[in-house]
Parts: sequence; C-alpha cells; structure tokens
Amino acid sequence: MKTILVTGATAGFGAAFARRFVKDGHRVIATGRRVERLQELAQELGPAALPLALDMTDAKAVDGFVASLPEGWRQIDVLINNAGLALGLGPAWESDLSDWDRMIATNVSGLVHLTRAVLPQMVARNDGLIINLGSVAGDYPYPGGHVYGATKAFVLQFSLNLRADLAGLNVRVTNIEPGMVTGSEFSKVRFAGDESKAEAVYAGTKSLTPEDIAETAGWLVGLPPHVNINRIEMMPTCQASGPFTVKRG
Ligand code: NDP
Ligand code: 8X3
Repeated sequence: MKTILVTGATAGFGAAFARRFVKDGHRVIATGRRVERLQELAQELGPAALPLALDMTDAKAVDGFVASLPEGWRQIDVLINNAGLALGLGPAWESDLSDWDRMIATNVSGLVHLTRAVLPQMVARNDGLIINLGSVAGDYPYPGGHVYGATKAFVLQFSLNLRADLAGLNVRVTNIEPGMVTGSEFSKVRFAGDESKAEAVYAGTKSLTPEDIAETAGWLVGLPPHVNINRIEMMPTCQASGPFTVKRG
C-alpha cells in the first residue's frame, strides 16, 4: 500500500486518480480548493482518503503542506502534480494578463513548490514516484495555446531535468501528456463557465476520459522501482497532430 498525494482531486483527472488508487489498495491525500467536493469524495472512498484543502497558488501553504500532514501520512510515496488549468483561447494580444499570471502560478509555481517540498524525503528513502500532468499543448503549438502551452512545456522540461538530477536513484518521474479528454471541467474553466462552448470542443468525438488517464497512472504506480517512463503522450484515435499553417497572400 502506497500513500499517494493527488493535487486537484475535486474534479476530472484528480477525482479519477483518487478513485483508481483507492480501488488498487492505496491511500490518497486528496487536495484542492473546493472543500465540499473533497469531503464528498472522502465519504465515497472511506478512511483510505484524507481530504485536505490546498490552494496551489498559496506558496506558504504549499511549502508547509507536507509538514502540516497528520502523523502517519507524512511519507509520500507518490506525488501526482495534477492541479492545473487553461484560461481563454483567444489570441495572445487580447488575453487577460491576470489569466496568464494565474496559469503560471498554478501550473508552474505551485507544481514546482510542492515538488521541492516532497523530493527530499523521496531521495532520502531512495524511493518514490512523481507523475506530472503535462499536455500535448506543451509539445505542439496551437492558436490560443500561448501561456497554457508554455506552462506545460515547462512541466515537460522540469520533469526531464528532475530525472537528470535523480539518475542512479529509484526516484521516478513521469510526464503524462494527454490530448483531448472529455468528462472533466477543463474546457468549462477555459471558457469561463460557458457550457455550450465547452461541450462543442468534444462534439462528435470519442475523446479520452479521466479514467483512461487514471488507468495509465495506475500502471505507472505498479511498475518496478528501477523502471522509469520518462514521458507518455496520449491522444484519442480521433485526434492527431496536423501540418504547419501556411497563410498565403
Ligand atoms: P479539471 O478542471 O476537471 O480539474 C482541475 C483540478 O485542478 C480541479 O480539481 C481544481 O480544483 C484544481 N485546481 C485548479 N486551480 C487550483 C489551485 N489554485 N489550487 C488547487 N487546485 C487547483 O481539469 P482536468 O482534470 O481535465 O485537468 C487536470 C490536469 O490535466 C490539468 O493540469 C490540465 O492542464 C491537464 N490536462 C487536461 C487535459 C484535458 O483535455 N482535460 C488534457 C491534458 C492535460 P479546485 O478548483 O477545487 O481547486
Ligand atoms: C489540454 C489539451 O489540446 O486542449 O491540455 O490543450 S488541449
């Protein structure tokens, strides 16, 4: 049984990870800002889930989070850096700077701070796994992706660079890079609560689901300690990368 810290467990992938890991016999520390959602999840999952409020943009709370855990929960075997968001899909020059700042604060600074808080104990034990949620948006550019894609490119390079430092240790780091995933709040958040815009993203597709991503994470957790999967790029079969854009005059 492992103790798995999941950020962003109030919706989407994070809730699916929590359900999957508890089903697999692990314990989950489920975090996020919407406490009532965490409590509902904990009621569903029983004593194997510890629901705790954590805002990834609150650097002080993130830095002190591991030390603040109840006794018996401070050894983190697996960290899932999942909390994240995209805000807006308009052109860069029309984007709201505060949206850009919030994406950077959540997807980059929050992830970096929590990783820094958890890494020393993993190194000391010579054991641990960090799974970061990147995105195909960090691998390929698309119009309106600007800062969101750049935060995910950061997450990819941070993941690979962590392994460069960790070479020789059984502390594993994997960057999961999904494409279209329906069944989460991602697009609703991106379009500021506009449900019809969010639904249109997945209309007529059989997109990936949060459970598909949780299946991948469950497989990673079960691998032997000497096996590191550096990165996993995954898309539904209805999606593929396209050609370069050429605008002709
Ligand atoms: P959801 O919007 O469904 O879930 C996002 C989670 O992040 C929520 O639990 C939310 O919790 C949490 N979160 C957001 N901001 C903060 C914050 N400041 N502090 C703490 N938690 C926060 O999205 P998904 O499940 O789809 O996305 C999960 C991850 O996967 C993200 O990093 C996303 O970028 C990435 N991803 C998503 C894809 C998709 O198509 N869905 C594809 C590729 C990657 P709360 O609001 O309660 O704090
Ligand atoms: C989410 C996938 O393509 O909407 O990261 O950016 S995409």
